[in-house]
Amino acid sequence: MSSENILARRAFLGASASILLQGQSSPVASQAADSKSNHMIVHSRKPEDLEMPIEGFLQSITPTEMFYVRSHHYTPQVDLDTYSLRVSGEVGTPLALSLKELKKLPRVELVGVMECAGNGRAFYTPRMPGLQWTHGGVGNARWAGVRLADLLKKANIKSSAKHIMFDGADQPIGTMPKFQRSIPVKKALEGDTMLAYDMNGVGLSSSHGAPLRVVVPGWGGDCWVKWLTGIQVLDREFEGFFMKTGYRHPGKGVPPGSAVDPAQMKPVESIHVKSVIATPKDNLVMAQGASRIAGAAWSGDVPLAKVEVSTDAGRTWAPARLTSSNGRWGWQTWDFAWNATPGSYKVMAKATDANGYSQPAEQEWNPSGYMWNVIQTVRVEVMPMTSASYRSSCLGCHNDDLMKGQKLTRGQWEKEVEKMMRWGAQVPAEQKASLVDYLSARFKP
Ligand SMILES: Nc1nc2c(c(=O)[nH]1)N[C@H]1C(S)=C(S)[C@@H](COP(=O)(O)O)O[C@H]1N2
Ligand SMILES: [Mo]
Repeated sequence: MSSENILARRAFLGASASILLQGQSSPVASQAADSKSNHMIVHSRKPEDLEMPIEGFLQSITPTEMFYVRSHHYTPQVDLDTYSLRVSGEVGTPLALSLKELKKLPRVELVGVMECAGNGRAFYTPRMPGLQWTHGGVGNARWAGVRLADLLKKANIKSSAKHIMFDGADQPIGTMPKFQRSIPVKKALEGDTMLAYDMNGVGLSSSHGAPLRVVVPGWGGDCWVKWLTGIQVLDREFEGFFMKTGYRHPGKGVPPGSAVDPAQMKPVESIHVKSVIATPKDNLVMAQGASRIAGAAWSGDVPLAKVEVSTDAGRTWAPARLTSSNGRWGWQTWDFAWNATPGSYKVMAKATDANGYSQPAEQEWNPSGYMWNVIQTVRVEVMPMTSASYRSSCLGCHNDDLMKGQKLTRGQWEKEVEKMMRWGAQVPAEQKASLVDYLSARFKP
């Protein structure tokens, strides 16, 4: 394909993508909930690792069929008849509860964003092993269940308790260590840390941890243990592989490519303030006029304060409007009205938390590629209306060289365009005259 042809195709596809995205709901989300993976970027089917497509950032609550999945081991099917949740370790009263018994504790509910610590890993240079998540290792759901604090109280947790370790029903594959994590008692006892049995109003699906999972608002997805069957109250941090070796961060940037001794790092806890632009898409070629820049933003232990947008590569910023009411722990969708005039743009979005910390302009590197949150840049080419309609109406089928070979008068061009319209060319009625002007000015006898 000639480079012109590629550009033409891109322009054509870009124009149709932008039209789809300007609508109220994304095409992906409005489809019926068939097989989950139809909506997703599939990194691996077994174990199941699925990424949310970029359209997901237009949704205030992530539909479950679009919600990312990260599983280190194969998905277990937990038998509810024999299920029990065991609480042991530094407690006065060890427990073994059926789901029915657990549900007798008060029901609590919140909207919370969960982000995989490795989300955005694919953007780091040098690259590192691990799942190559782009933007969509994150989602925002409504979780319902019981407070972890209520359960720990029932078990008469001792004053020696330092960390709470979570154990799931999934079994490691081959020689892989088992996925187990612990969180400090302080975070475990916060009123919003919970054990959830419902996601988005219905029981958890097996991909997301049925029948019970941990919800640690503001903290990395690695703490949100799925298929929960055991809680061990420990007098120290848990010493398994996924605490001592995996999911550790130096707490600061290190020179790209350097090795860091795990002892010099700490387990991943709070996620960082971040925003993602869902529309326009990167490398979009679009027509001038009223347009929309939109996406979602969130933060960790420190709440989100604001989102700003720049269309001039970060020289000037203007506030975006926050458009959802998802409470303290949810992500916020945001929106910015943009009157796009012809030119090349670098569109950016920048979220800031309540401490005044904003997303960085440059990403610091860390050995496992965690916590990617640099300001995102989306390149957009805005075309004058006439050349944009030439591209979308003509170059979808013809290339520019063929057009250059035509030397027609205005009257002949008018007949030609009408003929093409009868043959199915997409020319909006109100643009026909300006398209004929454009063609007869460029390709004349
Ligand atoms: N038992 C168990 N829990 C787990 C995992 C796992 O592999 N096994 N993966 C964790 C990681 S790294 C993430 S990011 C989240 C993903 O949850 P989701 O699949 O519901 O999106 O689950 C966490 N809980
Ligand atoms: Mo993760």
